[in-house]
Amino acid sequence: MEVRNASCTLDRFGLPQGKKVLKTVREYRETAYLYENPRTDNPLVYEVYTFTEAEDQKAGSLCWGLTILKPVYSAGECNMTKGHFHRNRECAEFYLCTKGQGLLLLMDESGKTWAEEMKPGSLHYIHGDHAHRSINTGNEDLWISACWPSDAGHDYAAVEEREFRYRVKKHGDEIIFEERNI
Ligand code: PAN
Ligand code: ZN
Repeated sequence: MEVRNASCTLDRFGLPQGKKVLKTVREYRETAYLYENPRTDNPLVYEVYTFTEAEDQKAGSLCWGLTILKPVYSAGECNMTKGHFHRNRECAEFYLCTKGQGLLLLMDESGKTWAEEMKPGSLHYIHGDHAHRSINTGNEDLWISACWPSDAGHDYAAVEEREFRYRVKKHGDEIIFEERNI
């Protein structure tokens, strides 16, 4: 029997390697609009590694990804991903936190918003009709490994139109949830 190498392996730093691994880097200027008091510099805010064996986005195919969210603060407001619903609201997703500390912000279609605590080993089931945003509340990188259906898609516009109800800030060691005026 032929034994093949996996198409994706994690290197000694835990970073995905392989021909089919795509790396996307987000700079602050792409997410500055999310913050109440944006910074004026342009640090790297998160990286997303994506891997799939599927050649198309047909139902039943899967994607795997790793998001690394940096500990970058904007006047005390914690670094966050853009956040999205899945275009296909039937597609759920798993998040597994492997490093760091943070929050998984979740929101239903009515705008109701809540959070789950992310810490190494926490596994999060995201229902298909819940918007999701990762937030780094710590002082080190936050690592989140994820698995989702290839045909899920990203609907960022719905979150831009109706934002998650809370901003997350840190004052000293205290995490503060600030309700938006919306
Ligand atoms: C993740 C996210 C990733 C970056 O792979 O896409 O963490 O977050 P944004 O896409 O909101 O910027 C996922 O949830 N995929 O479905
Ligand atoms: Zn998603």
